[in-house]
Amino acid sequence: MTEKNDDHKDEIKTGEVVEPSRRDFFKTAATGLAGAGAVSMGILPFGAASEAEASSKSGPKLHVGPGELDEYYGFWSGGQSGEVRVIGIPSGRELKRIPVFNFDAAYGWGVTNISKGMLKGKLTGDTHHVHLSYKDGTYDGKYAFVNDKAQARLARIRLDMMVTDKICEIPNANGTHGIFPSRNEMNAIYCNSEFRTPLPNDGRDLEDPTKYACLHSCIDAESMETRWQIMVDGNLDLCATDYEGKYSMACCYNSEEGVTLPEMMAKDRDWLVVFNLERIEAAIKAGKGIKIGDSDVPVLDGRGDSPYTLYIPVPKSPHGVNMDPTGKYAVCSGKLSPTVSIVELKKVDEAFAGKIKNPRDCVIAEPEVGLGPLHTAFDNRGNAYTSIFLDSVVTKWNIAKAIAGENPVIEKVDVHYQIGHINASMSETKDADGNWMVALCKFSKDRFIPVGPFRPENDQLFNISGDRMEMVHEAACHPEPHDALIVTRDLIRPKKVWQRDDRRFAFEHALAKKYNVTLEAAANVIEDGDHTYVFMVGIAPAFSLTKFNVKLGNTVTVVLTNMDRVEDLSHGFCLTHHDINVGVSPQETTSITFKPTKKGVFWYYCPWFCHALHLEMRGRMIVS
Ligand code: K7E
Ligand code: CUA
Repeated sequence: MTEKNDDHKDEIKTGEVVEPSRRDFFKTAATGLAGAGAVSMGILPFGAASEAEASSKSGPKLHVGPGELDEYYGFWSGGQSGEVRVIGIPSGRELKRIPVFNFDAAYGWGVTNISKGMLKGKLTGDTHHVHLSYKDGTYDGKYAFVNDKAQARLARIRLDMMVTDKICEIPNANGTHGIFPSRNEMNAIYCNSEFRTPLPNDGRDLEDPTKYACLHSCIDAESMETRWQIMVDGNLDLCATDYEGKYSMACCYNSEEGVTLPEMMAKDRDWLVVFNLERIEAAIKAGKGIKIGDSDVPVLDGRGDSPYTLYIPVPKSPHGVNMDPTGKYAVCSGKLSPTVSIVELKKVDEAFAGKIKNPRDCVIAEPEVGLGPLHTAFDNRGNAYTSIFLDSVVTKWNIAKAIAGENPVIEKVDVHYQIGHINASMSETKDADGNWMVALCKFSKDRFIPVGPFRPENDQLFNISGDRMEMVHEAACHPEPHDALIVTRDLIRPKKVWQRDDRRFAFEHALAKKYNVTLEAAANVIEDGDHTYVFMVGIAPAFSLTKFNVKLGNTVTVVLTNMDRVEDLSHGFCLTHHDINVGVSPQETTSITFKPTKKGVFWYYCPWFCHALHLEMRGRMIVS
């Protein structure tokens, strides 16, 4: 594919992968702030940011000047906005919002046929956990997966195009919360349903919570179909997988199986549930799964003393579970206990083999880290960083010291305020690099000029490459930055224009074939009974059709292809008074189907500023 040479500063040509240009900074980053001198440990005061910024000069590079590129991609789930965001790190620039479970007028997500096919009429969602697909313990750059807690869905985003690719509904699940993909190869995504319901949830056992249950589901990473499910005791919360493909695991609260708050908090310990994937797969293969309700997905019973599950008691209403980069330890954050529990996976092997009788013996340390521990991230030097909700701090602690029974806490640093998730660069891979950490704070009062009762939330960036955690940047953000990943830039290789044979255009290619139209040179209006098909292309600054006629009562499908090859040259199709506004990026085809309701002249125009004559890029739909 060719393109006109534009004056963009980097030399990347269309279709090539994006290569990092300043790897050298990376290599030196590990040396960190050793030169910054001894600094006292303890709480970092509010005003420390400028000092931190100054000393950051010897660590990973903070300032990303105009025209410079970030070293990392950040992938942010958007919480109740239902979207996923791509943020440049360390600049904190918001680069893109990828609509997933929401309506988005900028791209026409929820308007185009492909997005309507995925959303099935639903326009709200709650994205909590975003994770990328893996190979050999690190990211392969292929997909991002994100859950919808609200409507028990899982979505897949193609990272080559940064668009939502597939959405599946998880059967029998209510409130899908923690998810995690396999880390050894791209195989499956494990998803926790958080809320217990009757199974099937079809009107039976309504008032009998003893018959409610939660499910842990295995979704195939390629087909996005649910392969199997397993019923568990308690409410499943966060999820993690090991690095070898042997286990998925879930923190599990409400072992009391209560439905009111006092009932749910009665016990001192709940569980980390570990799922033995080999045993589960074998049982499914042997046909041991039952069917629930309308779903064909086989379901195993993993409650009580099942061979498929190991219930490791941990205090108390545990929330996050995170694997350390060595793959040896799972860290469960106590939420209602000031502790984190370190579970050794070698002991889990032994417990499943019957060599350890008491599952509690899989917990090899339980250090105190603060009030309300939620999530833990890691560096490449054996340290862990736990978000502490009630104290509004991040606690840095050392894993080896905790295991040795020493006080492992190295430092606590204030965050502002009410931190939820935390993550560090590459922390969820074997290549954790200990450069950056982000704290996602739910409250931002006093940190920004006021904007009315709904406030922004606050993402705070820390340089963790040195002895101290140093807050170097904060950014107000649209609700809710729920969870985030920081990923080395060279692992993500987005393309700049579409390939014309992309599978995303299968529906439009099939339509074109049926009506003998060439999408790439289309200027056709075809009437087929009560359906009018309009095929056109956009090349700056014109549509190939400046007019099309429709009979009132007909359904209309407009198929639009952007035939510009120049990167960044997007067009769109906004049809006045029809609630239709979509974007179409270079070499992309999109389609919209609608039914005009009134006779008259309706202009359509290109809503993306594409050319000096952009305002003239328009035409008429004449409804007679
Ligand atoms: Cu901690 Cu939904 Cu990720 Cu909230 S879960 S914080
Ligand atoms: Cu095409 Cu504006």
